[in-house]
Amino acid sequence: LLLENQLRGAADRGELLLHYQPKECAISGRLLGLEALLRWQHPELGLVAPGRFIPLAEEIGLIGTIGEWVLGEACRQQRAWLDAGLDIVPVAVNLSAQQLAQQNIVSQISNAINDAGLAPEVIELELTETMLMRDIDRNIHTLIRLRDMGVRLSIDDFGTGYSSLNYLRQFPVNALKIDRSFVSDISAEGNEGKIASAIIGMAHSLGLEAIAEGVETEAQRSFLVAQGCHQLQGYLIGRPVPAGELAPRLRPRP
Ligand code: G
Ligand code: G
Ligand code: MN
Ligand code: NA
Repeated sequence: LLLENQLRGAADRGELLLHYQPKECAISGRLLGLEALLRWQHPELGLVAPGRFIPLAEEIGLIGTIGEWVLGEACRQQRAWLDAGLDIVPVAVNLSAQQLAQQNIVSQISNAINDAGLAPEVIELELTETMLMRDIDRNIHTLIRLRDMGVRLSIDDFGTGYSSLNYLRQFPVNALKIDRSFVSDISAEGNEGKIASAIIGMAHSLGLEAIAEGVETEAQRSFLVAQGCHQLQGYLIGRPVPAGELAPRLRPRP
């Protein structure tokens, strides 16, 4: 109950912040994107990970407010990097099911992008496979409106849900993010990354990018490259870090 009350005022007190984790080209190592990951700088507990407070925020109906702050902050950060003369890459924001179901989600996203004076292509939305499959027809419709606006879309934690190929074809997304449990399987005995390979093959046949998350070892990297995975993300590539620590990876704008 204490944490709940503290969370209610966290955004207003400036205690929320974003860390950014790089995604790079599997072949060239070039930086291709960033994922924004929410953190709560709690006065006594220190830096709190989203797993500890996002489910709570969803439960108490606070995820809409927090999610709107995340979108706004990611857009303001892109604007700040642009104003610093840097060559930005798309920043991906995670959305909760409740956010995607909001009546005004499309205008909320377009307002955040417009307020920062950005092109929609520099913002990407990560939607989990499980949440997309919950209200399929409605979600397809929302995703089409977002795609038409020009934001990039990807399916997060892919392989952990139950989407059929038929529905997958109807979601206008750019990428499938292979859940990190299948990436860690690559190094495990007996399984040899069969699911990761299958997802990469599926992405290829649907004309989508495959992004591996949770890449931690060189063995996983070389396996994924050999299978034709497009992008890599994980501790081997880079940990989530504050914006200031990431700036050196962004090149000056030509
Ligand atoms: O950073 P960490 O591994 O603790 O993230 C745990 C989970 O929290 C991940 O599933 C991630 O998608 C989710 N998450 C991180 N940032 C956000 C956010 O801004 N909004 C939502 N809805 N989920 C987030
Ligand atoms: O569900 P989602 O993909 O949004 O979750 C991203 C989370 O995964 C982040 O909280 C991030 O801290 C975590 N993460 C990122 N890279 C790695 C990694 O290489 N290994 C592990 N174990 N977790 C990672
Ligand atoms: Mn994600
Ligand atoms: Na994931």
